[in-house]
Amino acid sequence: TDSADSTDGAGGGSENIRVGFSQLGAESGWRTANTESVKANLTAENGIDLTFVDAQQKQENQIKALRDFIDQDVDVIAFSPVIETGWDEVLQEIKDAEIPVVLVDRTVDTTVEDPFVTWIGADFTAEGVTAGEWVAENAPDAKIFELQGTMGSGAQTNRQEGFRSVVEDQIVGQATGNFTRAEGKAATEAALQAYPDLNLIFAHNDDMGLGAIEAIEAAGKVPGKDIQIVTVDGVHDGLTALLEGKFNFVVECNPAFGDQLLELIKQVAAGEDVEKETIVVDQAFDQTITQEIIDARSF
Ligand code: GYE
Repeated sequence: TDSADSTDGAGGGSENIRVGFSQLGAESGWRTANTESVKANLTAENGIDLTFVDAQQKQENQIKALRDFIDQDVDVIAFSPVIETGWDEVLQEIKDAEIPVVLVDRTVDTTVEDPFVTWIGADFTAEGVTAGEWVAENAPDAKIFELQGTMGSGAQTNRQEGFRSVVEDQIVGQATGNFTRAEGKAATEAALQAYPDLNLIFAHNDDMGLGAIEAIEAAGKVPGKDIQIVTVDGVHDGLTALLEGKFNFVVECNPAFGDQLLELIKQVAAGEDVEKETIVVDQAFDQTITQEIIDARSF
């Protein structure tokens, strides 16, 4: 666990809540901003002793981190699952150890009953619908290539489902870019060969869209014009691409909910009742965005 760090020793005496946080990776600008927000809020000053472990997008690393948290007998486990399935065993182990789970950002699909106390994240299906509605309105004849996130993640399956509930018929091809810039670029290079008539890309996140820009420009085409690009996230680099006219529409997914997470963790540790779900509020941006709007944002 090269990237594990702990802000306080495990020694007794502290009244702080001991939290183990398993972050799924550092694959995107969104994830980096989310990690910053979590670390800025889950601090000793705020009453939290945080052990933070980055799984580098590998489920086996996450399962190991979760088992370490059980061994350390932390007060609360928070985690953001890289994909939806494959957690049954470890979730049962956490349940048997009677450690409450706060699920963060992505969702799980498990046979374990009541596997978590509460979940905080975005409405991925609604994000996909918003993207689809923009396409239906502004590019009704477009030939669409869908650049999918990590296959089997809640963010991929639900954005895809929401988008396709609006524009199913226009999709000419799809491939995953695993939510990263490099894989988004590679997938777009292949798509430009395989589907020469494609003229719109729906990328499940900004980073893959930014990789697509590189591939499109390398092929001598103009992103935002010859090939329109619609993405999700609204991180700094994504909104800058929108301002430059290289992206056409960006649906926000707000990663800066560390403050809300802190409150939930405190309530859960105190045994208080909490809402089963906290949906983080999102907005959307088109090319009328300004530099002032970008500069005023924290991510
Ligand atoms: O959109 C993407 C990241 O789960 C909402 O994961 C998150 C997604 C986000 O890699 O950039």
